[in-house]
Amino acid sequence: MSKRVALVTGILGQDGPYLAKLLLEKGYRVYGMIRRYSNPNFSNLDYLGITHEVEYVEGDMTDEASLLNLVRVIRPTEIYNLAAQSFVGASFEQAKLTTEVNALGTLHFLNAVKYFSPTTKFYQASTSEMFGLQNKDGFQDETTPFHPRSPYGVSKVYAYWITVNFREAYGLFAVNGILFNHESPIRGLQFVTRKITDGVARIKFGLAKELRLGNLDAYRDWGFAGDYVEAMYLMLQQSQPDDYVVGTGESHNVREFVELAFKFAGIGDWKKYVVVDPQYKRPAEVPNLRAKADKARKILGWRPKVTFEEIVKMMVEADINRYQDKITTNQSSQ
Ligand code: NAP
Ligand code: F7E
Repeated sequence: MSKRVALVTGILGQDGPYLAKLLLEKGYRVYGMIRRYSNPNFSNLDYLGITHEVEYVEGDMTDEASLLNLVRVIRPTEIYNLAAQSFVGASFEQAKLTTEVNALGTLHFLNAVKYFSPTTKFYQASTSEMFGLQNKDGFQDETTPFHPRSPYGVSKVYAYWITVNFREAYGLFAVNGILFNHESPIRGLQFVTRKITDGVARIKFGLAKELRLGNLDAYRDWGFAGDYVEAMYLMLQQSQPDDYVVGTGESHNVREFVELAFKFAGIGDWKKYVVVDPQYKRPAEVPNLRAKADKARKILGWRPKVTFEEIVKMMVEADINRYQDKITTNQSSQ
């Protein structure tokens, strides 16, 4: 049997490296799409030790021809479309860019598959942000209507439906993974979890005196990115294309995350350090997210392995180790 080939967009982000590692372990040839940069940042792939195992190709979600050409030349077995302007906060200020990358970028890829490689299976990185305000029974599942609360959420609703439409209209194997928040030591620094664990590590080493945050009362269903990429892979191995909610079923608020992070860092009384700053509050908030992932559990056989407490601990320890290493390196070079 010839080697399976995956094209992963968003390879330099958080999920791209975890997914690429999983696919490489399964024997795939993995192409990672990166934008045109004079100096791309491979640190997340370095962290997982796979920088030199991925083959890099250039493409930009806003440049249709570059995506058409990649699909035409590579004709991958599977495409995992993870590239996005994924920061909700920034989407309020850069709504057009967010729409072009997240919504139209997905359309470009689907057209590429339709015209150049119709047997390619396509995974779309959909999100719990599409549910937004919907919280009828205290959770969200595949039947929950969408009510997005940000330009990011709106752009992802378009991407969701265009993926469904290409499946229905042209028979493509195109699926949506509706993933709830998932975190890791290589989470981007602007997202609240990593902002907290990085901030806590700085405070521990005397590099910062405070941590400025926005809404501490928002509830999120936080899982571990390494678990969630398994669900992405499983969705493309099914006999029929379908959409799945992926989450832990547990919800915690930002305040709880903060408390635990300070506790794991061995710093007493977090209230002395945390300052609520209105600049980090959003024009419209998503107050409550909690997944009901029964379908993924039943059909994909997927379940999360890492608990909320374990994620906080893992991220705090990783950030403390990073600063410890920097300090040790600086001391030994003096
Ligand atoms: P991430 O860390 O922000 O990574 C996104 C990647 O997209 C980055 O590597 C970025 O490239 C790339 N990108 C942005 N604009 C691009 C463009 N115009 N052309 C090509 N690449 C572009 O996101 P993530 O956390 O890994 O999430 C992966 C996907 O899942 C995203 O689509 C996100 O919206 C979705 N999602 C995430 C979560 C979550 O909790 N993490 C939950 C649900 C859905 P650069 O490195 O060059 O900036
Ligand atoms: O915010 C609150 C903030 O930016 C979580 C993306 O991966 O997951 C992510 O979107 C909550 C929000 O993630 C700060 O208001 C308080 O209620 O970490 P976040 P997000 O907006 O949930 C979904 C599933 C995605 O699809 C997205 O791509 O935390 N919050 N204070 C703060 N948030 C940030 N960033 N910074 C703060 O200072």
